[in-house]
Order: sequence, then structure tokens, then C-alpha cells
Amino acid sequence: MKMTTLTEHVDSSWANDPAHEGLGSVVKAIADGARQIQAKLQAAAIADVLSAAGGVNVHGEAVQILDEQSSDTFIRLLGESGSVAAIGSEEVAEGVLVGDSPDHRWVVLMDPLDGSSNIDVAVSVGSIFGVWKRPPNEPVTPETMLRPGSEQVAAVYTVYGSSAVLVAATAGSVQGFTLDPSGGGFRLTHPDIRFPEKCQYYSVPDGYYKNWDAPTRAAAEMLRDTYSLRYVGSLVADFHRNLLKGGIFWYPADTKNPDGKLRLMYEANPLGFVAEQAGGAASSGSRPILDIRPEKLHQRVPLMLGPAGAVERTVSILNT
Ligand code: P6P
Repeated sequence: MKMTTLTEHVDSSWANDPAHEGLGSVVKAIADGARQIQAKLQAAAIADVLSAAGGVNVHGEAVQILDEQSSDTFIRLLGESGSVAAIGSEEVAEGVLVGDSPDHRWVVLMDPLDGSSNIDVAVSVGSIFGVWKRPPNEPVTPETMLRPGSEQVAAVYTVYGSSAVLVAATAGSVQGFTLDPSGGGFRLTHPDIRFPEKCQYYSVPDGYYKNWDAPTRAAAEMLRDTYSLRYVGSLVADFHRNLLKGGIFWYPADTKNPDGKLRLMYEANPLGFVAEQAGGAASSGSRPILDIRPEKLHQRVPLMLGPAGAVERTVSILNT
């Protein structure tokens, strides 16, 4: 059976839609970069690029060679698309201002390689992208990249695992694609993804229980008593499983990370957008992720993603 390709899906969905003009070339650039990174990951140990690049990133974390290569690849391809005005990357301290012609309609915030510390043990990793429309007739400045997640027009994430998948979300639509290993790019294998009604799993870094306050412990105990634990330690892998099978992900604030560990602009916002478009919810524990007005490019936030009922119940206990 011939499966729709990503290019066919994008062209048929947005080709004649002025509101999404140029968005197709952004998604195609992401898909092209994902295909290149999947190949690099498969050969990482052989190519001897597993080691750290040396030095630390803006967050003080050891940078893996592949973190830098992934960031460079997506910045290059998104820039070449001709549709991207500015790019924010976890691996770059300041935003990258690309262009401000009328065609440069989109702003992309990304985690180019999430979970990279798992690469040397062959655990799934991925890339995460939030896409905002550039305010028309405004100059491109660093502030262009600091808008609430509710203003996203699209979000994309990839998982490089037992297969390479790409999930693209726009308003009311979450579509899943799988990279055809025999060539031919990404094919539509998971149309119209929605969270299952039944929540089966919870994904929480239980090892930090000692660093949690009492409400967090109470909420985590409810999850432990209600669902089965599945925690990979790779955000995109945990989220993707929970999206397809029914599960809630939660990385709470703790005494070591009082603002949480995960980043608002290019982890919480894009996956929060996907979660909401799939019928779920995304919360910091005190408010919807997508309502947060960002102050800094790399700011952190506690992150809860999952079926709306499970998120609401967890938030309720957390705020009792
Ligand atoms: P911990 C990976 O380093 C990451 O940024 C996310 O992909 C993942 O959800 C989280 O950190 C895991 O953090 O503290 O459990 O290792």
C-alpha cells in the first residue's frame, strides 16, 4: 500500500493556505535534518563522535559532539529554507537572526538533540521544534523569539529510536511519520494522533523524591498508586510513548532545580502544543505551559504533559 509522504502531506495541507505560507519548507528542512542526524547517530560509535566536545553549553552542561553537529545542521537547513527569520537553539547562547524579508515568515525555537547523554548507551533521543509566525512588518530582534507557547502555529518533534519518527502538529492536527529505511523519506504512518482515553503509564524521575516538597511527593505517590512506571530519561522518547499508549510525563521542580530542569521555549512549549492538539494538557503544575509569558530564551520550567484528566488530577493534588 502506498503511504503518503511527508512532502505530499505538507503540500496538500498548506500549499494554497496563505496563513501557512512557507511553513512547508520549514517542516521539510526539519525532516531533511532529521534524516541526516539519524544517519550520524547510527554510526556515532564507529565515527568516534560519542565523546563530549569539550567545554560546556550555556546551561553549564557538557556538550556532546553530536549536540553541536545537530544544532549546526538544523540552523543551516532552516536558514537555507528561505522562510525562517530567526532561530533559537539550546546549543546557542543568543538567537540566530537569519533574515527579515517578507518571505522570512517563521521563527523556530529548537532543542536540536534532546537526551544526548543517552546516545552512548543506544537509548532513543530526539529533536524538538516550536514554530511561531514572525509579527508582520516588525524588525527581527531577540524579542522576536520570546512569545508565549499559545502563539505557536506548529510544533514538530523527532525520535531517533528503533525507527525514526517525526510528529508534526498544527491547530487540530497531529500527524506521525516514519522514515522509510529503504529511501523515500518520511511516510504517514500515524494519521490524526490523539491521546488514548485510558492513561496507563507515568514517567517521573522518582530518584529525586528526597528533593521534593510534600505536595510533589503526594502527587507522585498518587501516580505511583495509579499507573505503571515507564521512564527512559529521554524526554521525547517518554513523551512519544505516552502520546501513543496513554501516559503522563512529569519533571517537577525540586531543591536542586527550583524552576525545574526542562526548558520552556524549546522543550515545554512545542511538546505542550502537541499535547493540547492531541486532546491532552500541558502544565507547569501551577498554570498551563502555553500561557507562560517567557522572559529568557533558556528559562526552565517544571513540566507535566499527558491526558487532560491525569494532568488535572495531578495538578489538583499538587495544589491542595
Ligand atoms: P534526569 C535529558 O538530559 C533531559 O534533558 C530530558 O530529555 C529528560 O527528560 C531529562 O533530561 C532527564 O533528566 O534528571 O532524569 O536525568
